[in-house]
Amino acid sequence: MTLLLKGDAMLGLKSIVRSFVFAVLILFVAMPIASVSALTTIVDNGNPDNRVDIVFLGDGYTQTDLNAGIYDNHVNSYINYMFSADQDADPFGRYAGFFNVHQIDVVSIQSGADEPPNGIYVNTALDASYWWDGSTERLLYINNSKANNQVNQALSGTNITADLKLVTVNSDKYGGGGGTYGVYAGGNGAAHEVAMHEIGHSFANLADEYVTSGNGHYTGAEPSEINVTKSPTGEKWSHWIGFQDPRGSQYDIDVFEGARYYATGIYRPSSTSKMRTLNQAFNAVSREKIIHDIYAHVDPLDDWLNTPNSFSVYDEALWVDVVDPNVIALEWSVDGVPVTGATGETFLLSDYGFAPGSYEVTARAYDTVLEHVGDGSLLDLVRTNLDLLEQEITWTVDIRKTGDANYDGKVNDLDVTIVANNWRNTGTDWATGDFNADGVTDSIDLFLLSQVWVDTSDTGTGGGGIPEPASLSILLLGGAILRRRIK
Ligand SMILES: [Ca+2]
Ligand SMILES: [Ca+2]
Ligand SMILES: [Ca+2]
Ligand SMILES: [Ca+2]
Ligand SMILES: [Zn+2]
Repeated sequence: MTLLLKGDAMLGLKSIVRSFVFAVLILFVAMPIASVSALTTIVDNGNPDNRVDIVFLGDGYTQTDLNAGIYDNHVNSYINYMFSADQDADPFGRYAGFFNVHQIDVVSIQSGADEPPNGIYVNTALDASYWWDGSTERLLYINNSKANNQVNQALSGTNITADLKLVTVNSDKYGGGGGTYGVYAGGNGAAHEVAMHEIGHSFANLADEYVTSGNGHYTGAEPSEINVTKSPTGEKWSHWIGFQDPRGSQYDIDVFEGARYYATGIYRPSSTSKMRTLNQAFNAVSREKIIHDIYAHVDPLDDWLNTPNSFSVYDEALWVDVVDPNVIALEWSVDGVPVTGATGETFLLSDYGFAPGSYEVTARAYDTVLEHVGDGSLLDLVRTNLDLLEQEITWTVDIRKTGDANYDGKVNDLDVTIVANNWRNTGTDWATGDFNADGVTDSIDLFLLSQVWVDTSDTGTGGGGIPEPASLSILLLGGAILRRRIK
């Protein structure tokens, strides 16, 4: 009887467990269906707080199109081009490590985009349409607020902000537009170049440098964009005038009349450029602006040893973490004097043979284009706002001879007395006999002291040449002094 009851109970329990598992399975299956458009990070180069985050949307891609990989192909082929070594993609190739790429899979009911004059209307999530302004066939754009809703929902709960927004439209027909979003027809043969041109508008706020036929003299206000001006002497880019571009003389910088849709009364920096014609490089003025805008989102250093106040370390290396060692170089200096050979991400003070004393150690991280300012080379990319491209961290470091508790440069019975007076006390520090920074003054500290005691009839000035690492301790006082530029 009892056994039977137990058996029934077991059966009942199993059944409950089965029901529960089934319910959980239903939940898991149901969740993706109920969720909004999926966000996928396809290139992860670092913390979004210190990267330019590209966010892709797609319009006119049905679930079938998405499943067939059409959207993925359009996104990936553009990214491969944008970060290639092709000079028409310059400067993005150099700064590839400064970007993350995310894509949002937006599902449309129908494929393609509207073409109102042709009577073609398709039901797409972001309302992509040619003739966006009602008159320009190639002007392909989307509904900003619908796109914003998609971005806001997809990024909600992440630390990603959409720093550069692109929309690829599932169409083969030539077209694009640059507003809040850089929009382009992903299936067209010129897709890559159109997207890059639109980024010039939407990311770097560059103007078109071409002339629209029928437009004569420009009479408007001085434009805000950096690459066009009403001034026939081109003060806006005076620091580039005379630059002979190694990419081709068509990009040499001077002042050329005709820009921003007008034939006269307004000027551009080069004979041609990507903001004037596709399949051209950006000119020097545009490249510099793009780099400044990248550095508006990215500091040269991702991280560094950031010691809190009164924290002491024992033979600890100072360190920094650069965004991309192919772009950012390091230079360490002590009291303003560069240390020969110190160009790595770590700096172990005991390797550099400092005598006991107090020092300011600085790590300067800088974009190596700063070594080419004005030299006319391919890396002569930036000539103004140079401080955007570097960052300095300074630590105040106190190097003491192990055992020298009273910091008089000698290890003698005065120091032994200090150790004795604090024997087995916890919460002690250097001045109370804790040389290895483990928070207690004990036999380890006495041993460390004895190592020096035995070796020296101490003259106390640290004049004995290069100290061995074991005889050095490093105390970081007052934490790191962070010298950071203000943006
Ligand atoms: Ca970011
Ligand atoms: Ca439509
Ligand atoms: Ca001493
Ligand atoms: Ca200790
Ligand atoms: Zn344009």
